[in-house]
Amino acid sequence: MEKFEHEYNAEQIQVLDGLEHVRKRPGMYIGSVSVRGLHHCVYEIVDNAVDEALAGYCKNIYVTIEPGNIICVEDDGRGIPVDIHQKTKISAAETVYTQLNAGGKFGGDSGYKVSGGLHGVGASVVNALSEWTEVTIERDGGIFQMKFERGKTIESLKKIGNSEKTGTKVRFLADNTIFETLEYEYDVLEKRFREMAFLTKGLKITIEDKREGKEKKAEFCFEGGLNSFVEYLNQNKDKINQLPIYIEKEGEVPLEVAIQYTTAYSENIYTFVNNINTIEGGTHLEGFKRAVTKAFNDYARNHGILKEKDANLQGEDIREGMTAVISVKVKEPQFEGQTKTKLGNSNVTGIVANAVTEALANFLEENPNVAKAVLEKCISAARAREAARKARELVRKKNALEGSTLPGKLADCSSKNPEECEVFIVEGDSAGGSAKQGRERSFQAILPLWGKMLNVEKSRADKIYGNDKLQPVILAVGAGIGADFDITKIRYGKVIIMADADVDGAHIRTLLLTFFFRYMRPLIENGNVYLAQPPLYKISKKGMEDIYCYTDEDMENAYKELEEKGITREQLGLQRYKGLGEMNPDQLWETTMDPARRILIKVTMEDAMKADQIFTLLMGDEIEPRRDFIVKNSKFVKNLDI
Ligand code: 28G
Repeated sequence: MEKFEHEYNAEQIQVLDGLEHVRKRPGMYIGSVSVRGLHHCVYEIVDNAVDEALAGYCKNIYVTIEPGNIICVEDDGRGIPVDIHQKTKISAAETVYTQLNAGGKFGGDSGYKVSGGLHGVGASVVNALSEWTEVTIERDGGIFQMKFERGKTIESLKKIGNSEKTGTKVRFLADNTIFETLEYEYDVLEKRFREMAFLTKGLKITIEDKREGKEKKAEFCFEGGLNSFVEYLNQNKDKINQLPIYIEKEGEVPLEVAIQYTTAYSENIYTFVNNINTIEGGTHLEGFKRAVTKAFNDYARNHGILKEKDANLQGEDIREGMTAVISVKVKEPQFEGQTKTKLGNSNVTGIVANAVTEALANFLEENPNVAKAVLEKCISAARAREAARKARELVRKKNALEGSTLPGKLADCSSKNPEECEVFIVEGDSAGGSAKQGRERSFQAILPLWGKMLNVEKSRADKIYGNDKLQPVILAVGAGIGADFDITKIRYGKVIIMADADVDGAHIRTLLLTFFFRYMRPLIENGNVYLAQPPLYKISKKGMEDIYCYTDEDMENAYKELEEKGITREQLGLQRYKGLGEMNPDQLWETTMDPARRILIKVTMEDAMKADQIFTLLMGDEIEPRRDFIVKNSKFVKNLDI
């Protein structure tokens, strides 16, 4: 077999000094050297502390982002063992930090280490990718410390003092010759640690940002575990069962499940394997779905809610309005899928299905009021599904009769090759007009929309098909919606939402994103949805080319640069754009539509959880949190990393 340069097997890795290899091919160990990989390093270290908590010895974890982007993680566990190995003459602690896979991926204490995927690669990888690392251990009556630079030992473990406490403290500065950026994103870390605290009942995780101007702190400790998790996810929704349904079972595959129904129409199920978010689902999710479908149908039959002549309720009917978190522990998990976040172990399906069916059946017998309320909702979901099917068929028949499937308002492009085509969904008539005149018609299509959108959060699929605002979007994209959505049929490779940078614009963006998120999810997953970024300001001066600024920071920088050239603010004209409508076609092309100059923000699925929170917040039933959110985030789209 031919060998390619990038292929390595275990032995070759051993031959090439392990940590050298980590520095040479960091992506193989932490996924990427982007900010994502940078955060991954923090998770690796914190995971070790969480393992110590799972082993029952650590109650508190403290994570600090120090000035200069130094990360400090402290735990109050037993402390990494400091004893010296007979043969190697190296302390256990130093071994953990310098040997690839020592107590890492395969083995370790908890027994639920991860094989495959990027988690559990161990502290030595973080050490190798850090400019320096300092580890301080308290145990056996002493304080011990060791230091490293780029993975190499600078000071071996030595005793530096006495202490009656126990614990581990790790400080490291990621290597700026490896990572694209060292700027940690507090919000991303905070979310992850909140999640970890939910998943480890009673563990207290504190995160503190001590960087200048960014000072922030949060403490997470949840005695309710997964119950607290679903309550958090549903905090702004109307609940059907106030107390989540809670299932916990030990055994070959220990599992924990919490379920809470709300009056919403969406389904939100979050799954974890060994504390890792399995975004792509897998066998545990399959088992869970199977169990829920069976338990509710059985109950409905046994209690005469479904009559003999009635068809069974479908899984999707039963999951409407369901928020659930599933956490399983699997000994040797197989992770599959594009992002290695899909559980593949086939034996897990049956184990989870049996455990959940039994526990859920018991719960329903003991809580008939919850059972009835949920089933009532399921039955109306089934009716809506039937109505949606009929509406869909009607649309299909109508299209077949009329021949044309394109909406009248669409100014289509001449190319029919989806890969090069893009459609701008533009808010408002005047902006739509400018966009039509300013575009490059060979590959750019314009679909103007106006008026208030249908609030999809509160609508079922049957209403969506008939809606006169959304139908043009559905027809223009050309790939159907919901279960019928077929990504291979999309007519444009880029679907670009172009709205004003004000609160109304934010509203229409959110509505459209909610719609795509709920009804054309693969479009977001596949990276086809974008937000156009119109400029906020134009700085101009006679004889000088106009400067467009997309953020306040941009503007300040532009002013500074001009000042260095001896041009003062007073000599410059400043226009603030309140809306797209203020720009003429040429300006719109130059600043927002020209592929060579524009700024597009790709909408990613990275964080479905956060997206759901924002959508619910902005469109759910409760008004107060929504107002708070809009006031705090009137320019939120810039920060909306969905
Ligand atoms: C603060 C930042 C991250 C840790 C421990 C505690 C032990 C340990 C860690 O042992 C080596 C290999 C298998 C036993 C285990 C202490 C048993 C007894 C530990 C951390 C030794 C790893 N006493 N705390 N590692 N095992 N915290 N926090 O890394 O044989 S790592």
